[in-house]
Amino acid sequence: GTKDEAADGTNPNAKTIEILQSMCDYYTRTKDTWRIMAYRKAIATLRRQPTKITTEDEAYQLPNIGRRLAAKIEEIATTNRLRRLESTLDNPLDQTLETFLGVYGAGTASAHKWIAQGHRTLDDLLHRADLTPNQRLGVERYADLNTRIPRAEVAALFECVRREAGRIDPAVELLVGGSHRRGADSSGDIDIIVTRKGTAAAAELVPFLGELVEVLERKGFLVATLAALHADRAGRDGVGSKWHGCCVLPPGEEVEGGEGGGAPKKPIWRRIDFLLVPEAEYGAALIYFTGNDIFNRSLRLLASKKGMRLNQRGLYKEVLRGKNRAKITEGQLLEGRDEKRIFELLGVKWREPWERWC
Ligand code: DCP
Ligand code: MG
Ligand code: MN
Repeated sequence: GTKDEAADGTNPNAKTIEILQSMCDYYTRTKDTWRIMAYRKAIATLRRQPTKITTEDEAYQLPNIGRRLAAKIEEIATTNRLRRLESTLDNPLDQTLETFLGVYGAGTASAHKWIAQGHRTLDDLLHRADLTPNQRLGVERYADLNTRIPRAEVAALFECVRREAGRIDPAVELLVGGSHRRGADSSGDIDIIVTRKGTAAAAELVPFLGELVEVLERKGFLVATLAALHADRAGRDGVGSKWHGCCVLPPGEEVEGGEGGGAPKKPIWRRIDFLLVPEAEYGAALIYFTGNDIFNRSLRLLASKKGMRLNQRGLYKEVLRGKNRAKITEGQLLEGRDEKRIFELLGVKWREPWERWC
């Protein structure tokens, strides 16, 4: 959750916001992007209202609230509940869908397919469904991969990586991006950005990462590969410049807060991503991998409104297009290296990573 979402009860629409947030959380779990956006916008609007919104018409007049959401706001304001939420949470098929969507490597298409094929439990999937190797791991390690990583453990895992990286090449710089850089108390995975001064292409970092992965596997830190490095494709459209997998905290490096004494705990498998970024693209990559995704989307939209294009490699002057939107020129790179400079060129006030929750 975001920092400013702490409902302090003083907001006149606190109850409505709380129930809409539960609906939004459900759509987040079912990856319903459009509804997530609609609910987030409506919640943001409600947060700004100085008085309680009680009728559909009143809600509908506000920015970013459509008819159907307005009707739900009235229902909540008058009955203190939302039947749609209750039926959703009671529906076994919705719950199965949610469970299946929690399998690493499964999208809405696979989840719906499994349901249509009659599968109802993770055990059904394990024994009877067609699974990709990644989905199989996602089922076998379901609980681990759906447990968030406490901030202190992210730091401890990162320390292991940094130690080995420094032995291989002390000039390489590593940073944890993603929700951790935004200041989250817990993260879904660990996103590590890898760079080195003087690099112009991600491919130059491939030998380093290859070696790092090998060492970390040998040490038992990396325990599974989900997306391997492809040296031949490194850096091309970002493909191949990344490595995805799972890691565990080595014995003896457990973080504080566990149980005192007792049987040694089985380490939890954690998702870890490495991204290779040349110095020339570091600023743009930092923006992209810091997120969040909604913040990124709004920056990209803003760029395109201003005749520019933003991606994880840089900010470009928009390509000129002719008939059938065919490219006439390749967009000209305006800035890639410097995060702050990209904000400046976009004409937006600098936002610290922890201010980028949306
Ligand atoms: N990202 C994006 N759009 C996507 C996926 C990712 O812009 N569809 C960017 C923004 C994210 C970053 O990549 O912040 C890292 O992706 P993660 O999926 O790891 O998301 P977070 O680190 O933000 O959250 P979590 O704690 O769930 O890992
Ligand atoms: Mg992450
Ligand atoms: Mn990630």
